[in-house]
Amino acid sequence: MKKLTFPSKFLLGGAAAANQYEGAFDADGKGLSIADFKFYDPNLDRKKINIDAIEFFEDSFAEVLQNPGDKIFAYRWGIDFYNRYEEDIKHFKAVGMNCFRTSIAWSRIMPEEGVINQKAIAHYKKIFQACKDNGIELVLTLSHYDYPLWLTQKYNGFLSPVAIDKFLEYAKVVLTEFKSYCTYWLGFNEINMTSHSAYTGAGGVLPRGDKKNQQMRYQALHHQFVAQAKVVKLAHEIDPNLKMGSMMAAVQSYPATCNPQDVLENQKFLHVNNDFYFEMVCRGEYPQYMLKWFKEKDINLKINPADLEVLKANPVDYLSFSYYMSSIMGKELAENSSGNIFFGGKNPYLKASEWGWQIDPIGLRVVMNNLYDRYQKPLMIVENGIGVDEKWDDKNDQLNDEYRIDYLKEHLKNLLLAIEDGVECLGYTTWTAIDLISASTKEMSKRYGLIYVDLDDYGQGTGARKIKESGKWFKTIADSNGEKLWD
Ligand code: BGP
Repeated sequence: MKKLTFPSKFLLGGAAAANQYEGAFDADGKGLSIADFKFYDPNLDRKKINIDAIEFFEDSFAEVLQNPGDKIFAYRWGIDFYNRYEEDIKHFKAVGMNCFRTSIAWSRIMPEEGVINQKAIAHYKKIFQACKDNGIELVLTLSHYDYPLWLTQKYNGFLSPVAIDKFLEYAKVVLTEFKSYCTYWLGFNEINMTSHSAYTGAGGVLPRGDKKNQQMRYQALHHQFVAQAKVVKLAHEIDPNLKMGSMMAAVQSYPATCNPQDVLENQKFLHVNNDFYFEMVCRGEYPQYMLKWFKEKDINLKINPADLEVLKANPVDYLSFSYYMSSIMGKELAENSSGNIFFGGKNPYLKASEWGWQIDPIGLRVVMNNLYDRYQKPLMIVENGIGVDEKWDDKNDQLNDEYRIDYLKEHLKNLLLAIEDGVECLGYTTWTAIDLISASTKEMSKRYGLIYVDLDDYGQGTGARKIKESGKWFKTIADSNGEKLWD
């Protein structure tokens, strides 16, 4: 087989998110964020992520604010990247990364409404300069599941349209301050999360059990779409060379059988959970199937006509997404498989991770082809990887994560095959560069990194960093420009 390689200027690296790895939750004037109140529950069933793991309702939110008790707020310490960034960035270079996708903590930059924290700006500049010095290009996400607490308490996050202006105020500061460090930007992380969790996706707190909760989630989402469109415009005004994208959790699903009923069911599932989001950020119009679905679900959105113009006028510059797994959907699904946030059925042709995420490298090629066929916009895969409960092998002083090498190898090969199919792809950052706290389960022991961090679910350990076998392998792939994938 022909040994396909990465195109020139291809961004290859790793990803992370401020709330999951920075720690230092109250250092140098940082304000609290909604992530600081999520906690790890040792009794959690890893394979059954229920809504309470990603959503806070009014009662549970009030409870955690008033009675934090001895809850394990793992995001508050993360892996202390805030203080150890120099060492970590050297490790990023050592594993061959030429690109690092991370996020900025809004609550660091704006600890209170209208207040700009200069210390935070100076700190991020040091980090970004260190990346530059190590030949690592940045991709920066403006908001990755960590809205400032004040935004939630004063406005109920994006449930209020006021959040649009607040987001733009923040975006203006960071785009202006950091434009010389970063060309590729992203608005919201996995914007489709909001339809599952107003808290995680939009910084909103809903009344438990309210019939109108789903309507409120989609209303918040509408405000986010408007904010996303406006931030595209803003970025271009600040510097026409900046590229602004939006980030989705790509949902890939196959019909459970070739029964046309199952094909139809799967199409509906993809429309609502996947296609809709890409349509909104690329074409800026609510698709017919979604309007029909809103009617069926008795969801009435307040949409002001000026919003529709803004949406239409400001499509993203590139499309980015996370891709971890696929599922199946059909009329009668015998068994449900657990998943990140999207629940589908088990596919007998695929194996799954310990958390039930079904591994499907070919699905990545399918997703890439579908998206490029539809929108002809460059793609960037900003998250892809496998979470495993693993331990450093002291005896041999290594972590032989050959399962991760297999996972990454097969996905990267399919990415190259998609490029060979004609898809334009700017880059790929694996989730993650370095072990950090999980988004769904808040565990440290669900590890994704190329670099190991010696900390447990309770924040205990030396915090030492060591390169896993996958990290060494990643370097050989980077150095050979992908050729070694095919050996
Ligand atoms: C995505 C999020 C990330 C991340 C990843 C893995 O949904 O954007 O923040 O953590 O999934 O998920 P988890 O950490 O729950 O295993």
